[in-house]
Amino acid sequence: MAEQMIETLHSGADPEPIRFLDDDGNYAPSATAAEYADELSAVGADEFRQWYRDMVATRAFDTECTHLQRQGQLALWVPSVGQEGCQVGLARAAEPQDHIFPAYREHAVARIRGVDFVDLAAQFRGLTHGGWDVTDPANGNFHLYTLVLGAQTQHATGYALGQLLDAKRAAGDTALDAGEAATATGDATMVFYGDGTSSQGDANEAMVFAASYQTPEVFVVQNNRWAISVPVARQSRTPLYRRALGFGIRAVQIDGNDPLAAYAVGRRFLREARTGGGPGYIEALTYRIGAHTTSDDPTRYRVEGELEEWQQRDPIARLEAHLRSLGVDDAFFAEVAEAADREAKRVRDAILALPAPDADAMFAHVYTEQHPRIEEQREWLDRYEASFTEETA
Ligand SMILES: Cc1ncc(C[n+]2csc(CCOP(=O)(O)OP(=O)(O)O)c2C)c(N)n1
Ligand SMILES: [Mg+2]
Repeated sequence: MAEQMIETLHSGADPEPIRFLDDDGNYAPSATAAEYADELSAVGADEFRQWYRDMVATRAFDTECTHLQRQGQLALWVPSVGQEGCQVGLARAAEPQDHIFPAYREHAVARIRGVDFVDLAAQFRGLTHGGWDVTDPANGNFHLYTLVLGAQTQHATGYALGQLLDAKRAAGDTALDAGEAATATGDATMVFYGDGTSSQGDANEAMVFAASYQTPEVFVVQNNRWAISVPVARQSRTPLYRRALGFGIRAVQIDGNDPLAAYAVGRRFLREARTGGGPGYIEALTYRIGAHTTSDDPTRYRVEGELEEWQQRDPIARLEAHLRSLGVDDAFFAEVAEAADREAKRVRDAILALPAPDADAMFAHVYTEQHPRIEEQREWLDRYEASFTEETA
């Protein structure tokens, strides 16, 4: 019986990833895209222009941050170049009340949810402990960057469970029984992680609970082919979306460099989640064009020709081609490029002008009350800093 189930799960070809734009940006939906086409019917050229602006602004900022790191102004940078397509499509698919739990590479999503790029860069300059004030509604319920791989999947499923309980309570129902018919919540949770992170226990446990309780949640895996130097083929013997199917979560693969596919599927899955349809899982097939971080040298492990192949599918170039087919002209593209450069420069100027925090702040939020270990460390730092004054005196 078990063998038969495994056979069923693994047999058959994988459906073609969902896409609306081909590699050159021509509108050429895959057969698998047909059932999602409705989701795009209300999206006009103005929205596509906005998505293009989101992508170009993010890339300019991202490139600037790599420069800042190389110039010693950031401790580390995590480039998102190449992954802007799925990020923008999915972020634009979310409603303002939805909660988003990122990993650490979701710069386009952060921007769309109202986080100032200066706040993102400040974290990588070591000036803040966690970036932005997530309790500020202007920051669009975009939670903290999470560098502990997979921790955010637990936070997201816990949050989504809370959304579900709130909705049940509002409806006068206080029981939470696993597997019972789901409840409309009105809001949903989306969580981002990577192909490598899909192997973490946390990510798998999060799916167990999401499936059991039918949380209003969308799991987004950006399969960018690599977990630092480990290829996705080592990570999983099946396509990642099939892992989700094994948990009883509906799951699809999309062309992650097609913002239209990301938007359409994201919109559908989020709507289903918020109307009682339970969790969904989107595997976005994309590629990390840059290094894993500025500490990484991808030339040491990348497969010959892979980078060039994926550069041909650049999400920005594809949306540009689509916009041109809709009649958008050069003036728009020039203006967007200029605005993106201006924004990147604003971030550069602002980040260099930010004051260094008082070193004491490092100890302030570890425990709510004073703690002898922390006091000891604070005193050590005081003595250490004083030693420089003594030397120069
Ligand atoms: C729990 C944990 N283990 C290991 C690491 C070290 N680490 C940082 S990023 C990374 C690879 C993650 O790959 P993936 O999930 O594919 O995301 P990507 O960086 O490709 O976006 C590893 C192993 C970590 N940060 N946290
Ligand atoms: Mg990866």
